[in-house]
Amino acid sequence: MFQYNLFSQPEEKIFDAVYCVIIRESTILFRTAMAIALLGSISCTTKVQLESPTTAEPESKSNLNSSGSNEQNIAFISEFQKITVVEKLEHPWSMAWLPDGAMLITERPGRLRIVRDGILDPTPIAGVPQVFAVSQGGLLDVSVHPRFAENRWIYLTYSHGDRSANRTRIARARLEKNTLEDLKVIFEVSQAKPGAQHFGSRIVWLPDGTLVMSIGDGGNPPIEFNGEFIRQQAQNRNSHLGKVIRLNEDGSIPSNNPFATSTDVKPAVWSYGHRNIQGMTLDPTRNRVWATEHGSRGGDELNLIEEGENYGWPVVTHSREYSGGMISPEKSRPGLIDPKVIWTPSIAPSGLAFYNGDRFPQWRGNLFAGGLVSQDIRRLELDEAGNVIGQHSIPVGQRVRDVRQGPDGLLYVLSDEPNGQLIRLEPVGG
Ligand SMILES: [Ca+2]
Repeated sequence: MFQYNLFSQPEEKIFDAVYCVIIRESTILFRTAMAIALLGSISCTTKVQLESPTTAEPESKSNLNSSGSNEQNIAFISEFQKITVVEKLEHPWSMAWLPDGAMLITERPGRLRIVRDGILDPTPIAGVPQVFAVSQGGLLDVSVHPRFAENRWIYLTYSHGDRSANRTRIARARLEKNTLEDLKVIFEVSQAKPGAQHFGSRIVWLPDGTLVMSIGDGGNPPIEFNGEFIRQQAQNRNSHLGKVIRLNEDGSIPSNNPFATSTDVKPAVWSYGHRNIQGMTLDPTRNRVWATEHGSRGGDELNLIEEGENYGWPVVTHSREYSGGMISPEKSRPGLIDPKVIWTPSIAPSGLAFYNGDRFPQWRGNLFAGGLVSQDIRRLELDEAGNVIGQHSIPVGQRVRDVRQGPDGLLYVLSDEPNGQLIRLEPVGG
């Protein structure tokens, strides 16, 4: 029952009008089917399915089996309670904590908010850069420098420009009281793109003090660049599109980046062949970077990101065009890194957290992946090698934009709504 949006848009995509008609009509039929499925799926609450990490459902399948229940049989979780901490956030996108416990939240239209002791300050933080806030674009990630107490740096990612030419940027500034000072753009994508899709962009700090950041592939067809679909730029290592990049804290390029000395590769590139990563996190216990990536129709991915590797988009994919057409006949190829999880139909993955707190000891070492379309959080159990050996759903009932572990060891969730919420997950009984 989580993948009822098989025919609807997994992100916030702009469709050709003809697709929208198809989608609307299909959705009506599908919702009718889902109403039936809902009645039949209450018993799903006790089912547990250990998903084969490299086996996807064929895209041609419906997400309903003959008895009308969900094929993936992902278990529901009821070991927690949801507490709404803050409301009236306009499409919140990301959250981060300051050392004093205050919390920063970005709103995609271009505001940076602060929550102190559970209370949202009605006045946004001043000095935020102007953003291109349309569709998927706007003010995106916020990240606090690991040594914020010394330097007061915070980092913001956002889309800059207009509909005809825009780029993902990262800027840093010092947070002094309720104002950003010394704001400086430390990196921007080298090539402009049109449209309002696929900006990325999550920031993760690595233990060595560098940061990695995700950048989308430039958008869906019919957007072109150099006479081919712009998505092909994900395989062009001389472009920042469709990449994870790695930077020093001031935006300079680390000399030990995997392609730092190559003449035909952008030296910031850390990994490539990505469509649009909107969830990324560090497992600090094993020093592993995990990322969730949107497919087109189906084929969303969880990947273990390693430097210098090619993650395949759009050469290999389990995803199809929104029209249903084929993107690639190949799903895997030697030398290209396979995902650890494939979600077909799409969950539309958003924020990603690695849990190592003590409030949910049974969840230590698990990943938590938000879903915009699935309106839930997927709890993913990992083995030592980084294979996913279990998947469970925590229903939220709203589009989930971000999931993070708070300094208190609880899980925090942002919902992507005009009246978005900050929600805290607590163990049952507090
Ligand atoms: Ca891939």
